[in-house]
Amino acid sequence: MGKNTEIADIFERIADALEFKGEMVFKVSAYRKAARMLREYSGDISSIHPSEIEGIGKGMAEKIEEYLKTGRIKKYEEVIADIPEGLLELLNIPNMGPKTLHLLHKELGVNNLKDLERVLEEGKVAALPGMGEKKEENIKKGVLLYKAGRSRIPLATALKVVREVISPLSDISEEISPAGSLRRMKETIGDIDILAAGEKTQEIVDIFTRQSYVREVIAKGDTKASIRTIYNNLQVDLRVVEKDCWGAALLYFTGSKAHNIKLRGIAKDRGLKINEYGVFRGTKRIAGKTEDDVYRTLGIKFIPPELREDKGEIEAAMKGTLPVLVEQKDIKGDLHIHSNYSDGMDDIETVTLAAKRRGYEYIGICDHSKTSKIAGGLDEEALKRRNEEIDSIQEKIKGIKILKGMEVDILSNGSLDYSDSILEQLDFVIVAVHQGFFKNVTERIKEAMRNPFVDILAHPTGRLLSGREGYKMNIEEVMEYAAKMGVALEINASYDRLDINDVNIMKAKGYGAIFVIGTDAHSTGMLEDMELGLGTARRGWLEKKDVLNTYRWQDIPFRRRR
Ligand code: DGT
Ligand code: CA
Ligand code: CA
Repeated sequence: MGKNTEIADIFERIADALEFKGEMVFKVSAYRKAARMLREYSGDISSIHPSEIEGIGKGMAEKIEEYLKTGRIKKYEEVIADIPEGLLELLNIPNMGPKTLHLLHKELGVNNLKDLERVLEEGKVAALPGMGEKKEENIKKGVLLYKAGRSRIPLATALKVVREVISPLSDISEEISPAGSLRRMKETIGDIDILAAGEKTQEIVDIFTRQSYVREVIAKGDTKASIRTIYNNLQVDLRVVEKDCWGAALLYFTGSKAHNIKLRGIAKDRGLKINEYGVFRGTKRIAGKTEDDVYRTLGIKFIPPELREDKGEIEAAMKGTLPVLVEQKDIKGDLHIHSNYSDGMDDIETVTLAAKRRGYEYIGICDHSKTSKIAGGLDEEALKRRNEEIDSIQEKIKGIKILKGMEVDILSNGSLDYSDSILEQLDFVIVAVHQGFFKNVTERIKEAMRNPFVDILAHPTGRLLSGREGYKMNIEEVMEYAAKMGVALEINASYDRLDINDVNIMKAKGYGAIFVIGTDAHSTGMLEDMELGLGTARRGWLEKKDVLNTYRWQDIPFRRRR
């Protein structure tokens, strides 16, 4: 995390405030763009001149330097001075735009969530000029979504935080690991749990509570502490145990609770007792040092954390039918990458080299198709130029295959954004819904899948973890049809998507579907999101053979090759 994220957060809040005040669009988007660049910039911002980062202009660079020097940005303090605290937060509510919020604030005195809920309850919103019943209903729905999602943090954020928290503790601990939902790679995280083992218990706890990311120490004892961090107020619980109990404690604090309860039952059936200290026969401890150890004592094989949800994994382990889950080392490429031909930040050569450094054997460049105008979609001419450029870059760069793909829009009328003669020239085709989210979506996707050049369906439900509900569609019907037609379902690994999710993956696997994990990267930094997609795939019980991008490029079973 660090400074880049802190400054990006402030820039985003400035953008929110300006938007709320009705400032010019270009000013608002300059801040949003700078925030995005800062988040995607992986280096240490204080060691370079900020204007060296692409997309950061002079004005933004000055504000970054101001923050690095003084720890504050005057512009921010200015723009929020006359805005009540808690008001801008409401912009995170789905279906709540800055204009609407401004209206609610001015006409109904809405200053915070409580006020908003009250005026919605009293039916005052519909009566405002330009609002009406329908918009009021949408805001109500948005509030529900917002409240449900607010208390949980996306996996991507939690992973960054946990790395930062663990780093100062790793030397002094003999063992240290994330536990809880984070270790199980759940898509959202309530709080972060960390388990450590070592002799210097008190020192570990002290170091943990003394870091600069601590906003508040909630509780502190000899062997455990809870803090609230400066990152979205995310809570982190640390426990330190003795090394002999490491496995039993890790198992216990990884959960899920349902998994633990079932394990306890199994122990009982065998005349044993299991808790966070170990496995006991009477008062004698017979296991506990490693998780492997504990599972073995209960007569079952090691169960990977991602499966520990009591969804049949314990029964499968007892029968010896646990899946052999797909692993990082199985991933041979990324088939959903945007270049600066459409809305990606980096050119084809740069992303290719970055993918090669990750050890990939191939990448699929997938830019947007022509109707996605705001995303810089390519018309047929531009596509031709892009394909020629791929050929010439391929001449220069050896050791990685660049596949020519496209992310082609499924249009409102159900047809695709290019003719078959264009699709045929590509190595593979991803299709996606980017318009008409509420109109005949199921039928349109099925229509698209009947086209033999369509290989992959991108982000199948369209939901966003940050609160967008997704398309109005019958996902089961779509997944079943994809399985039947041999179209791969994407597990879009982008931090805000994770779409399709673990639950749908399991269902789709039941229908016989095939899958692909794609990052939808719009910059080289986002190639790292593969980890999130992989965790999701594993939570969906996927094996190597289920996932297209585990094959060598010559062998990828694209539908058009079968
Ligand atoms: P979260 O934080 O809501 O994303 O989900 P978890 O699974 O991380 O839940 P959390 O933080 O409340 O607890 C961490 C783990 O500790 C949990 O997965 C299992 C274990 N645990 C907590 N409370 C209990 C309990 O009452 N019984 C059992 N068996 N295990 C528990
Ligand atoms: Ca937790
Ligand atoms: Ca916890």
